[in-house]
Amino acid sequence: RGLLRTQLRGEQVIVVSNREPYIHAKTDDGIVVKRPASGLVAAVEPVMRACSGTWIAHGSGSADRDVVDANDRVGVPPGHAEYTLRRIWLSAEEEQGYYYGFANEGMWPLCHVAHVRPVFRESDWEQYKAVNQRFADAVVAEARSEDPVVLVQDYHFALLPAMVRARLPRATILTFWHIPWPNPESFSICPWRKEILEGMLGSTILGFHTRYHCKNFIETVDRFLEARIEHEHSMITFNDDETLVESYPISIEWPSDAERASWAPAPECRRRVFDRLGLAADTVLAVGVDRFDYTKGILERLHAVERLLEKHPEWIGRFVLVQIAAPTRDLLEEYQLFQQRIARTTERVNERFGRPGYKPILLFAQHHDHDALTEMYRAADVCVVTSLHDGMNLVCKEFVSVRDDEQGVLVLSRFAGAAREMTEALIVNPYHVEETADALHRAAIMPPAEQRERIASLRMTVRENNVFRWAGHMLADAGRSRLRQRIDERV
Ligand code: GDG
Repeated sequence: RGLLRTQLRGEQVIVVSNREPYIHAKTDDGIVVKRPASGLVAAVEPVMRACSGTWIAHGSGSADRDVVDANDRVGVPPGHAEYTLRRIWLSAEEEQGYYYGFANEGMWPLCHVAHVRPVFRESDWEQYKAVNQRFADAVVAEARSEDPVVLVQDYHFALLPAMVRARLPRATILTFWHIPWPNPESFSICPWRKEILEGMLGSTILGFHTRYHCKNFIETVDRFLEARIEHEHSMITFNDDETLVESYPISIEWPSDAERASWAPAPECRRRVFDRLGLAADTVLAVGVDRFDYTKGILERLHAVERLLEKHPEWIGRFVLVQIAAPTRDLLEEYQLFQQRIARTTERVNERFGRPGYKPILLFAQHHDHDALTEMYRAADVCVVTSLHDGMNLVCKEFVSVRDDEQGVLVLSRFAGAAREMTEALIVNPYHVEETADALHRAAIMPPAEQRERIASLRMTVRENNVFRWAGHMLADAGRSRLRQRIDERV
């Protein structure tokens, strides 16, 4: 945190993201504040707390326009403000076209290549452009100098970097793409591929989680734009502007001593969870925590549990998967169908292997608060992450970060960016049900000593490669680019 402040030395930082870091909802008991289920917010919020500045986001789920000032600004975190949140209120039509339509029915499946067909509607694209322009205007309005540091988050804002660049040519624009980037063939089906690439190349730095996503992006630019590419420096020059394309693996904030002190001991967490769920004492408890999204491999996970019980009937009555699935984008039909499919499969597997007082799969399709998740992670024997494709995945990092008892096994998809770093996990191909079932079995019988070795090593990795290091690397590269810009301007 301290290092970030030094790196920024009083520069103005503006973050742009779709989602706001805190949802303020008006209830009968007054305004209730909730943290959204979002990997982006989990990662970016601690960085903002460290470097203050302004966060511009779509004001969502909240009827509390009265708690902001005339410019829709409010201090956050609520109660002890460390930075400013400026909210953009979208009309129903804008939200439908920009957010549900182009961002989540177009870009999300386009980039994940997860066998859900992207939908490209002209009207969504028009809203996407218009909303990007509204956010770009807000950045310009918030800028106190001609060269602020602007941190642009995610696939909702592919066009915004070039829009800001046009008005603030000296700004340092860091765009971080939290989801994968596909290969040129897959990307080529997007009718507005050139506009999207040109928009993104307004960035000074364009960050992805892995080298592989950077390589896909550079190849895509090479295929569709007249740009100069210096492969050895990962530098793209387009319209005389340079963009550095670099990998910055995102992470989490390592729990502070104060936070750790607030945790109940792991055996106590286990006792509470087992009591609440009525689990037998010898149960092996596996847990999955996801937004309820078709890219997270939840169906494949249920099939793996089913296969485990088929192959190893000794687990019937003794192996339970608790699946927490936080509702997300549920106005979209694809998501509703997915939720129904998961509910049906859960029911079928439970009917097949359930006994009085025992269900192998417990599905909780609700939002849980942060402390409840921590308790669940600390109670579990196994954490299962089976994404079909995931930029990074933070759940696996959160799981190891709260296991200071050095117990617990992580089963992790090879298609999550996190698999590159978290090599001591049991790595699986979630499309291969047999392999995933075998990994669950192996996790369930892993001796405590082996668990300790693996998780201790994983904990070292995540502790070291934490979210401040992610931001620090990006800001250090930005700092270098600002110095170069100043030197060039002198010549
Ligand atoms: C995108 C990329 C990338 C889940 N349920 C609840 C809840 N969560 C929290 C988890 C975690 C976050 O949501 C999910 O993070 P992921 O990283 O798994 O996934 P995405 O939201 O898809 O995030 C992803 C990330 O951006 C960061 O770059 O890693 O690849 O897809 O923090 O704990 N949180 C609460 N209640 C829940 O019920 N409070």
